Amino acid sequence: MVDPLPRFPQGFLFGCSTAAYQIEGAVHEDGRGPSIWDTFAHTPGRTLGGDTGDVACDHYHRFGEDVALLADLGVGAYRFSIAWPRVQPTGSGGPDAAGLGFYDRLVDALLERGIVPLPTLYHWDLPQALEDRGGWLDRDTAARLGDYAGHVAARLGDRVRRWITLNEPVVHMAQGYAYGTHAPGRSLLLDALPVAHHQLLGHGLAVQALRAAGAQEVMLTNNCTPVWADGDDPTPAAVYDAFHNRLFNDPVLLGSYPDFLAAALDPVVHDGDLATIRTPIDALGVNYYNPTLVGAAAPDAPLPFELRPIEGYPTTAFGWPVVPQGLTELLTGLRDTYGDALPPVYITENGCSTTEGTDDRFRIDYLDAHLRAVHAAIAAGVDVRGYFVWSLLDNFEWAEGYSQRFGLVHVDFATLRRTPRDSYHWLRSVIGS
Ligand code: IFM
Repeated sequence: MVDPLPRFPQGFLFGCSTAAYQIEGAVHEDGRGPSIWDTFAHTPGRTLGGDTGDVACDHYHRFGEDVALLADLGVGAYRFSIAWPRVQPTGSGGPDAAGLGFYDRLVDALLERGIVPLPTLYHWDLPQALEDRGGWLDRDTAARLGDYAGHVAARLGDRVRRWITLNEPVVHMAQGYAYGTHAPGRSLLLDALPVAHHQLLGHGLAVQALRAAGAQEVMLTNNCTPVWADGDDPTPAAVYDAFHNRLFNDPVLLGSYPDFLAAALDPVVHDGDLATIRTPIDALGVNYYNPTLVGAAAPDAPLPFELRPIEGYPTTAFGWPVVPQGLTELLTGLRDTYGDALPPVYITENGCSTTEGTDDRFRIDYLDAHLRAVHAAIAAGVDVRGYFVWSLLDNFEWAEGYSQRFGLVHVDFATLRRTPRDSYHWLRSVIGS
């Protein structure tokens, strides 16, 4: 007999998260332009099995069915992302009315079911035309994001009150521009750092555009990880913490970069940028998957830290260690680091990949343990307002193609049939109680 979950505070928001390129498909419809992920996925050797998001879950045509799944699950909110290349096919200029029309219909369908829409403006699908001009290495891309935010808010802002600007800028910088394992596939290592600053500047400009359109709650979603030192020397772990966590939290919450990164970023930071980046946000979105174990790098290594495997924990199908207490550690650590500068927090992603099939006891145990970890952080005084499962549906897991299944709902990619898993039914009863 499993202990029932503890009660969450009144108003605590349960939700599910998805992202446009991972579920929508319909990549050529209604004037959508190409994104860096179309280019990357269609480049031989970049994704497992050559998988692409061309069809994905066909959510673009089946969103009604997916909204019905959300409603039946009983969630209070749905976090989805807007595909920039549907709104501005080349990343600038007047918005495409047909592309925006899709999100209009989605928002209306959610509101009809009493589900709060929580759109993310940018979840890695940069219009290819902007990448051709330098992508996030080019300062102008930040201005383009601000402009795009204004167009989206002008169309949806009468009904959408809560927004997320960016998803996981650290992952986009690291995998997309430093290691080359995600789109746009650039392997610049430390020379990718300007990508961090330009995304953050774009975030600040987007916050201002959303506020001007009457937004009530704006947040940034960061991927955060507790960093564990492997060995006696704490320095490599502190350096990694600065790159992964503090590079993206400090400027937004404190208005400054960690010291050694400030020096490296000096050439691209203009007067006034940090004030723009620090434009107040109402909440911080935190995506948590696992801690990171860090040791000293070999003397001739290109990076000043080495990531090491965490042993002694169960692992997901992806091989990621399952460490629920890491989420409590992360949340209390954020509170201790930022004090009053930390706004309320939402867990905007947490979940695990499993194998085929709908019997997913593993996911139930995973979610149960992580919800308890969130509750422990609340009990320790951290102001956590909500928890979003990644993900509603099995979907296109970037470079891993369709091999990693994160859904509460199983998707048969041959027929696109959706089948709720055991974890969906479990979560439904948790939310219901
Ligand atoms: O699928 C991704 C998502 O796009 C961003 N956060 C992590 C998820 C799992 O890898």
